[in-house]
Amino acid sequence: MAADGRQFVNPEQSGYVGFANLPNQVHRKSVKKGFEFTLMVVGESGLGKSTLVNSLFLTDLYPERQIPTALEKIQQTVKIDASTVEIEERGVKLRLTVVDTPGFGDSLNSVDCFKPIIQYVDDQFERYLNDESGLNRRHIIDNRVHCCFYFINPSGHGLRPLDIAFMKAVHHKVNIVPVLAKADTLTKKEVLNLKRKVMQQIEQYGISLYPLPDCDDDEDEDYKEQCRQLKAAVPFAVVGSNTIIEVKGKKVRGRMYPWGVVEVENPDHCDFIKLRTMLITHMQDLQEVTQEVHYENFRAERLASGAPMPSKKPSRAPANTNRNDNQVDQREQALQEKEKELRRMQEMLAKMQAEMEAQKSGGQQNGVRSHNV
Ligand SMILES: Nc1nc2c(ncn2[C@@H]2O[C@H](COP(=O)(O)OP(=O)(O)OP(=O)(O)O)[C@@H](O)[C@H]2O)c(=O)[nH]1
Ligand SMILES: [Mg+2]
Repeated sequence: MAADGRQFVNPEQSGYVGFANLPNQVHRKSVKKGFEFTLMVVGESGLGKSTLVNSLFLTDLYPERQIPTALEKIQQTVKIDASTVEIEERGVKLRLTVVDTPGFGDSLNSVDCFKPIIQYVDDQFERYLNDESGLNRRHIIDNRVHCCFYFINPSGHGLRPLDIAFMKAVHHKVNIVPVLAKADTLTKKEVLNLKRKVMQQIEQYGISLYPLPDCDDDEDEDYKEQCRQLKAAVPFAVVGSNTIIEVKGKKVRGRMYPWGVVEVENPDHCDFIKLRTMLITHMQDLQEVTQEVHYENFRAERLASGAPMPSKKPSRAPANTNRNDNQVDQREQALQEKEKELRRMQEMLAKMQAEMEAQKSGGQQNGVRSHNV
């Protein structure tokens, strides 16, 4: 009996334990906590990255954008620009970070231009690794890059050497989703040809894209059809626009040309809706692949390189977070103490093991045994 005299009522029917409600709990928890998702957009300057991001999330992520001059562009190295918005729709919160990389390919020295991007992806893994082995594991903010839209120039004849080099450099670190930029500049047939060419090159050069998961046999037919269409659409041919135009009395996002309007959200005009559907319906899968494949790769590499695990230096915080230095210092100290303690315990264990081994081999007749430790 509760203190206020009211009895606790079993919410379950008798005869049921109630674990059928577990998925709801998971759902409720993630709704309360909100989703954290980081999308990175990469590609040459002017291919419509920022425009597409604004079209995708119906927000203006870059209200104060300044367009650099030609001279600035030549001197420009890749700048990483992370902006976070909290979007709420029907009670579900999404903390979305978009990492924009303006200037990619602008600088004359394009060989090194993607290094800072790779560094950014690695830094986020490093930071997660530190946080995960720290004291405050419950409140880790996940800034790892879960998906990277790679923008392909529609005016080329497929992938350029820089595109291939970049994708090969990051495909084991991040989920790449290729998009064909500014698809309104191509005819339907040209889009199909370019898509085919790009996929052929991706195969030829051994580039791993984000693998859209197969649907289970028991899924319903509509869902299977959706999966099939999404897979067939890669690389997604997209059009972006920040302009609302009235077409037949309806307001739509589109681009107006002398011969008509290209509607961003019209599936007959481009794959924008397919790309958005792919992203929204696979958010969790993209996070899982990031955790289970890319992050594990990173951890394995770190272990193999023999670097101390975890690194003691605080990793670089992304541009949008302000950490309190004092707090970081305190945490650092606590971490170091914890590590010392761990090392002491490891030494003790090793000593005990050695003693046991000595006892064992002493009791054996032919004495020597070798061990791979
Ligand atoms: N035809 C066409 N033009 C587009 C499309 N998307 C954007 N644009 C235009 O292309 C220009 C560049 O767009 P941005 O979104 O600023 O390009 P960006 O890739 O972010 O460029 P950087 O920030 O310099 O790397 C703008 O004038 C846009 O209006 C598209 O889908 N089709
Ligand atoms: Mg931009």
